Amino acid sequence: MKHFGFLIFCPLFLLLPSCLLAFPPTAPLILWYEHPAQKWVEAIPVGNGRLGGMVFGGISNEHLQFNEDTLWTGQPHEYQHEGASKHLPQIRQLLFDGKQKEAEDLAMREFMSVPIRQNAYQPFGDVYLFFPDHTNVNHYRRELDLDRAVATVSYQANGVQYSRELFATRPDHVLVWKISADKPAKVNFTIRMESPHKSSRVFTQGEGQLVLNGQVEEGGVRFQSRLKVQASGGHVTASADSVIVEKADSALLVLAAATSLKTYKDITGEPASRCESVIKSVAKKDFERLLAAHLADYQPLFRRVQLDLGQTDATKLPTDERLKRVSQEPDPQLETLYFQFGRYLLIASSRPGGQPANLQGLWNDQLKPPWDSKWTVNINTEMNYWQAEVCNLSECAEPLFDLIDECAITGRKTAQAHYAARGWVLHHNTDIWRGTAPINASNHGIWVTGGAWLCHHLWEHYLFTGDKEFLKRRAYPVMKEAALFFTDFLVKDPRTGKLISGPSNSPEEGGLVMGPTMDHQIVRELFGNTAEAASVLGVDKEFTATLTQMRAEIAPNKIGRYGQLQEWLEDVDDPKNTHRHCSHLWAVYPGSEISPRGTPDLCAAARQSLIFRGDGGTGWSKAWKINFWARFLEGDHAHKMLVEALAGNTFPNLFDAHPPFQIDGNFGGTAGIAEMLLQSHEQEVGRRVIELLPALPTAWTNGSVTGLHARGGFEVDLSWEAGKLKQAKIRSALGHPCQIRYAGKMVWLSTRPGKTYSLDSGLGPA
Ligand code: FUC
Repeated sequence: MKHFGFLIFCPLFLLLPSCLLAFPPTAPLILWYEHPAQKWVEAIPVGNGRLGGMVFGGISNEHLQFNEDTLWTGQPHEYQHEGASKHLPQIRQLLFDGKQKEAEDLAMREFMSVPIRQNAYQPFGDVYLFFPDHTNVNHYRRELDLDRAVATVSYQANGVQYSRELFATRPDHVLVWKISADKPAKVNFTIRMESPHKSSRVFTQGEGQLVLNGQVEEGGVRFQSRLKVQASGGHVTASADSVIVEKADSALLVLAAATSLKTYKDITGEPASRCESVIKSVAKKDFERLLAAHLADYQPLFRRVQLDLGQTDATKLPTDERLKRVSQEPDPQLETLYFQFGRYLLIASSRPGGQPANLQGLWNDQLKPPWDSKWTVNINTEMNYWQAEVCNLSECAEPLFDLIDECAITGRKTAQAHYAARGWVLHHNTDIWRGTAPINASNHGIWVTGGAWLCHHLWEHYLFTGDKEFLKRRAYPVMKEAALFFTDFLVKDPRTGKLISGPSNSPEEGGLVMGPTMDHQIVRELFGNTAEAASVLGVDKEFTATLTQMRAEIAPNKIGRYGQLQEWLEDVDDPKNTHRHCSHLWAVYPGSEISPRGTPDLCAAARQSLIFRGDGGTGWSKAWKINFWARFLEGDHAHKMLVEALAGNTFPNLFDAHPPFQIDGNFGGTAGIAEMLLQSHEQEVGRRVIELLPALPTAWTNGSVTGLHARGGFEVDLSWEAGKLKQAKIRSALGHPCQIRYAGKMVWLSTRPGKTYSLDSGLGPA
């Protein structure tokens, strides 16, 4: 083992301010198409964290479908089932007695959320543009430039070059759309607005403004959208429900949208005044100014990470064509595009102050979206945020932390009513009203570790950033209460004497049980992390002792008769079971209890379980498998999953196909690519281990990545050639020591805050 005092060897690399690191990407990060979208999953998404748009790029009929992230069915509501806890002992006893059906029936009658279903995220409206003179069209191109977060449609019609540029800007809170032509007075079109909500009304105000008003349901969320039209040259007139632009040189459309939702408990806001003030504040700003503010907001985030996996001639093809070929011909740049598209989508759907990315991010055109486009927390919501820290978008996780804070409040009532327990609990879904009780059906809705899993994100945020204030004020209080719940909830298994979780289930299989493996893995990490947080903060010694003691008594991971990791307490796994959920492998990823070096036997068993599950699965399931194989340090298998996800679970606009569209697979795929390049979940003698290129597939022969984050406050740049590390740069924000590993070699690094350390392929100073 080598040990370098690197400060002596490489004093030259000082940490650059992140704005200086924001270089434009080397390869064009553009999704593009040669024809308009026919279907919604071909349209191009834009978003500013709160407003989302899907643009189809039609020629004589253009369509922009849009969303605002607080438009939901229902109204403020508490979902707990008062008195449910009276039935808890009996449900447990029935399960201990092997009477699963009776237990599920009793739970279905007495233990479920009131009402049994949660509410649904809603579409907001649609804008249509009609261009009567756009005939004889050629040179059509529709694109999304990820580096600028601008969607452009361009073509020639009757010899005039037209273009439409659309972006969603966070600084100005609007969607901005510019329609232009290369010849004067050639911009002629009619604008209409609609909404799928029956209650909605559209009218014009003044010459150039369309207003859409509505209410999702009686007593529910009210909403308004305003579209302001300004033309340069020509004139703008209004009819009762449309705005007409004639003989203009160009036109600028800005769209604001707001609802009456102030918080999950309060829907007394005024959407009209919210929209009015937004429209007023942009009234004097031209397109260039709005665009400059948008780029100044977006690019410093997006450009933090640059990835190059190499490229082939496939980059010359439209994106949908590349997807069709990806299973036959290598297209590493498409994988880069997919990685960066995941980062783009997180920036577009999750910014501080807004809602976290739901099952569809914030893009939804259906009144009854799949699974209500809620936050499903038995995998999906967490997967949405796996990339946030490692892919250098830490602040995009803030809306998730807000949701956790709110569920910790509502979850206290559920903990009381259902389990007579202290602390808070969240079952497998939540909605805008922060429902936390078990929904839908007792055989899968009663799953108690949703809140505990979310707490993992709080702890990880601390590990990556070292932010002690965050740990003290936000993370620890919520983690502590989540842990408190389990100190009351866990029961002794009469057979083994171990502490077990139940009633619960191994997400979505096997029905209601006592003691699913996943719960134990999650609770062990929660107890361990909470105890560590308390010790960092120097608080709660007694509570920490309880957690440590109980943690040791929780039923351990077990290897079953097929050499598999048992999914349940009993050895009942079916090796032919290829279910999409691989919940008992939680401890491999995102947990870190099981690892190739730390626990080789359990790791081999987990690997065997994954082999039994097979390579199939839904979009998110494939994305999870990329991460599992990366943690098993098997880059080629991880890469196989990635290619299969692209070939079989990706819509033409690169949205993940469960199917139907679900955004988790996009985010999980991005996280998986990062996990193949860099891992930092292990510690050795109390020091963070940073493993470089742990699962580099043979397909990525040459490449580089910059700006990935590792736990312990490190930022890492890597380059490799012929499948071997060429150079690594490690910037240390916090000055923590670490151990760097690569291909069986390791070196200890003492670091100083703000310094960068360069290593060569032998891990010597470069
Ligand atoms: C769970 C999963 C489904 C889907 C849904 C949102 O029910 O099993 O595959 O992801 O959540």
